[in-house]
Amino acid sequence: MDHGESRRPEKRRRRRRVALCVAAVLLLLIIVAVVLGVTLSKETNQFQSVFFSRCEKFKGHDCQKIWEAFQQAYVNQDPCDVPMEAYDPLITAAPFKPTCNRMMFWSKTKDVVHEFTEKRDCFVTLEDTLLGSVLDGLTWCGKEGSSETFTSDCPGWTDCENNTVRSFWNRVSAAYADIACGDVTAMLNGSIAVPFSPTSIFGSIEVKGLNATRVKSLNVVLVTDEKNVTNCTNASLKDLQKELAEGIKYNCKEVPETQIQECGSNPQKPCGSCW
Ligand code: DVN
Repeated sequence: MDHGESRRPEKRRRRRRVALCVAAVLLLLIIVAVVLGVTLSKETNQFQSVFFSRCEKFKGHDCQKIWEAFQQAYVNQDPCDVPMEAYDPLITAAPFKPTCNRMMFWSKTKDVVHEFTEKRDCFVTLEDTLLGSVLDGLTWCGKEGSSETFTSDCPGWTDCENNTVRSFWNRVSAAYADIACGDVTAMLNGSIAVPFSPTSIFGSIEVKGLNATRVKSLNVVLVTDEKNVTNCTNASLKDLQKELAEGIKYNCKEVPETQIQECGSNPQKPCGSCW
């Protein structure tokens, strides 16, 4: 008997098995790639749809152009190495418009200030403007070698200095302070021992960025509760005054939180008499 002949079907079977294995591995790889691709672009798509739906509430803006300028800051970049300046083209695409005498800054009072500005048109915070409101509360970052926008596993606020989100808020805050004009207001927290922190965005960027040729005064509204932890004589507020450019007047007023809430829900009350 010819041994070569009897081995032939065995050889064929082995080749078929190898081919099947290779096909199975390839199929598995394709499935993994598709699932991964779909998940990743799902993150991009979800983020993009929030971006557009918020942006479109502001009429007369090219949201597609703004989205592209936004993306170029962080897409395909190390999420810990996005400098503030990366967002310069975004500021050019959606520049801030000055709302003299109505600009409101804040620190450690996020909820009370926005509850107030949502109800009354007296003051405008950064988060009421197009860029601020579009990105408020969102997390995003890119990755080297990818064109996606990620919303999970992004470096946090304290993980690295130049993280995607922090650099954005630093950059837009600088731009917002830069256009401030007239009498500007800042709502600070009177329920904590140190209402003015020099390392906060307000302390490190906005106060320093107020331009004396445009800004007449900075009026601090110190939001107090019944515990009366702090008042306008607080030492940190002296540091705030020292940071102000020469020529900008400074005022401080203690205002109970309940008074701000009442004024917010009473549209009849003129803005000027809220505090
Ligand atoms: O005037 C405002 C406004 O213009 C803004 O962009 O900057 C000023 C407020 O910034 P701030 O002075 O740093 O005030 P806060 O209260 O210290 O911080 C403001 C927000 O930044 C926080 O509410 C955090 O945002 P979030 O998580 O609620 O969406 C964020 N933030 C600040 N320090 C943080 C932090 N998030 C995480 N970890 C931290 N250490």
